[in-house]
Amino acid sequence: MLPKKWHLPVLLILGTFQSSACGSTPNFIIMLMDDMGWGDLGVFGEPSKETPNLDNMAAEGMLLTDFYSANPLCSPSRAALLTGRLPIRNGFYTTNAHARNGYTPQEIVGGIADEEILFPELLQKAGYRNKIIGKWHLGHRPQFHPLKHGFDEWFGAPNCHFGPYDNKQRPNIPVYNGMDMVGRYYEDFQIHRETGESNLTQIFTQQAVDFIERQAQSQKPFFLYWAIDATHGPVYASKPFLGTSRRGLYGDAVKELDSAVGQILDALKTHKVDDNTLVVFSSDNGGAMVSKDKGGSNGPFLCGKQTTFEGGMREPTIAWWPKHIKPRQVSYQLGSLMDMFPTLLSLADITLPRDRAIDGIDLSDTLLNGKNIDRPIFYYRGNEMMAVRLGMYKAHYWTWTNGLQELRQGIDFCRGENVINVTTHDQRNHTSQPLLFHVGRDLGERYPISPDSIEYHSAMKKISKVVRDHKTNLTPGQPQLNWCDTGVMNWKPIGCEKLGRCLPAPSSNPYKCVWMH
Ligand SMILES: [Ca+2]
Repeated sequence: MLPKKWHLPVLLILGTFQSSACGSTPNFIIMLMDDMGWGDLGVFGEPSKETPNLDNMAAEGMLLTDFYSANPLCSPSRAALLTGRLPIRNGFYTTNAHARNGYTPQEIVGGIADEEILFPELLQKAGYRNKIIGKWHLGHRPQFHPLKHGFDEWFGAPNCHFGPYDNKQRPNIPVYNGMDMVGRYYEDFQIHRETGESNLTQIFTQQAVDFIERQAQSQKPFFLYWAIDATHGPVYASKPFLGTSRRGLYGDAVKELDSAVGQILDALKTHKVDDNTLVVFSSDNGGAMVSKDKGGSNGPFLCGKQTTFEGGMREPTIAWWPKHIKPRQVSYQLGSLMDMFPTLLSLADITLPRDRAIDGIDLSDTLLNGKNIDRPIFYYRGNEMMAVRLGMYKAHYWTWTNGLQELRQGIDFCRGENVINVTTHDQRNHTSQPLLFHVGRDLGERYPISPDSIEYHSAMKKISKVVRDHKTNLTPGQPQLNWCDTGVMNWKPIGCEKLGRCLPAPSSNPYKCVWMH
């Protein structure tokens, strides 16, 4: 028997331990697809019904029909997810030209600024172990490495899996394990451009399952950011999935990702951490219509990746957390990937930083109690607010797809869709009289509401106020996507010396990046 004076502290310690072991500190998994469209999942109406695991995940959890990325392109969307802030604030935009989509190709000089706080950094301070698997895309130079921005582990690549390159004009993209590179795409990690065969999704899935097993054994909370990229061009799938989809190679990739989602959820169940793990599935931007038959489906929505129409930014989203999120729910909450920042921190009982604007909102009440919160969604392209959604109304202040010169070369972000005065090939300023759509009865943004109607005036009155407030309180961050330099490409990734795989780099020659659209 313990001396009497020890009873209270011992009980308190036991109490703390028990509540942690019982699951008061949840684990988080974000499964972020690359260029997957809203219409790619059976549960969202894809007629081939080739996503049984995702459809089941939705049946066991909550389907979010009106959930958005913060940008129609990879890098800014991902920077916004991790910072909870619009790209215009976190620096993932360009001022080289008006309303341009920029990202982080190998030539990019910039990346995620040290001043930005990524939510994994705050989870890490609270005792979480964080792993990113797959594509980082927030800059590839050493100072932007994910292990310097809140992650403890990384298996994946800093850029898209474009290639193969000759390692003279342009290096192949490195693959990292932890701090160091372990090889390069097309050299050590194969993607066959003719057949589309690659076992990368298998590797990324095994990495996830192993991490979950390790963390479950250690009984420490974890955050897994599973950012795999099989549905981004060049699209790939492993041999068992090749040729199995009715939709061609793109569908093969989706089927393999669906199978991987099933394996990851099974791993959570096997290791008995399913009741203590919130899993959110979504995509970084809309399906790439420019990829033609190797791109995703945006369902009933207009255009795709690169545009601020619904097809560019509305994402197939599912939230799953057994015994916390009730099964078979459909939520019409206007959600954003930026909401992950305050939502996950709130669920982990971590205070939000107060020294900066956070654009995401805490959705825990939506996920756990089905509450609906009024909020706007802003659609940015580079340095311009193109559109805003409030309730069922969406107002376009600017419209643009891309220039006619590009269109004539076959680059079409709205393939097969042409809505006069909406899918414009010049940058059209509608600020004095925004184009207004009701996205409930007109999902495809085809029939602008007459500016003479009472409905228009009533909706625009509310939207104008929201836009005014937003712009008044907006302080743009230092743009990170203005400067390029072939000297900064992946010639000498960290760890290349150990492998004897460093490449000779050309001398530095900075120039302003050219963003065509
Ligand atoms: Ca993407």
